[in-house]
Amino acid sequence: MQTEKILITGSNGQIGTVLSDRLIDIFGLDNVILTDIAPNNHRRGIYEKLDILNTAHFQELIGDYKITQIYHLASLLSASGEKNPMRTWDINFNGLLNILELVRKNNIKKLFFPSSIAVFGDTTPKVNTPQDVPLLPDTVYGIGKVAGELWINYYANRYGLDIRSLRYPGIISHESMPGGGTTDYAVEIFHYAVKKEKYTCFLKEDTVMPMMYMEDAINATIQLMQAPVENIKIRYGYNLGAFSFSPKEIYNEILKYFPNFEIEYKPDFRQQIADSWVKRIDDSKARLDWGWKEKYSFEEMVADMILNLRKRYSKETDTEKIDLVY
Ligand code: AKB
Repeated sequence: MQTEKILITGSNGQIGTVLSDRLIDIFGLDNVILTDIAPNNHRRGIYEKLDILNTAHFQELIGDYKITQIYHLASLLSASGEKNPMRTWDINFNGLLNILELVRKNNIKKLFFPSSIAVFGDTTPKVNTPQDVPLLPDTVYGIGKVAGELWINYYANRYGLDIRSLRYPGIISHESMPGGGTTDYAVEIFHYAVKKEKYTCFLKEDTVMPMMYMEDAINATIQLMQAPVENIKIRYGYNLGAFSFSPKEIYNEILKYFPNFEIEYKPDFRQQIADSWVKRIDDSKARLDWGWKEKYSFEEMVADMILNLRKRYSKETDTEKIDLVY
């Protein structure tokens, strides 16, 4: 049996950091190639600096390492994407097209493309959002995800490629920080609570969005990629959910652990993005087709985040600087 050789783009990112480690655990240190445009931030693994728009270098890595699967995570997120729409389009969309062609020409066996709740827009039903709905996103990030879904679906159908995709909700993790997303507040808030600092939230208190704990997001990704091909009925991004909450709801849950924790609300441009997304997602197709089921409830996620961040901050001599500037 041929050993799988996996290449991950954007391996330094919020999901990439954690997924890289899980893939190394599954496939072995020598079989997972971590890439990113930024310098290596991994504790272990083979690392190659890669600009996904540099097709020649990408091709070289595929050839040198005999890559059989790609997890393409490199992208700018919804909020930072709005700062420079043209550059965001170039990285998020042209980057994907580059990879689709490389996958086709090199007979790569499997490609994972992360889609997002950012595909949804003002014309989408906001509650229990079904899989197939009108998509009219407000952000260049969302437009890139919709276009990306259409193109992966086209490549899967036209060339018979095995491309799989999830519409991730906001992801909460104690292991890695998000950077430039609209759901980032749901991670930041924990760091402020554990450091006993007041948090200023950039969204209104009643803004509900779908969210998920990182361990579940990683499990869903691996489960989707390992599912028998006949179970994959949707190529353009499965709806994926776990729970939904507002800033006020998560604040109230954190108060159970830190009764003196304070919050204030100063909505900025990200409020409009959040308002255009949906509140609760119907992911019954993922549950039916390949057995998706989350492990963590909202309350369990909060408890686990606090447990892990308490451990982490108590170990650190200097208080970590959280870079939260957009
Ligand atoms: C963002 O907020 O941009 C991301 C996402 C939902 O895709 N976390």
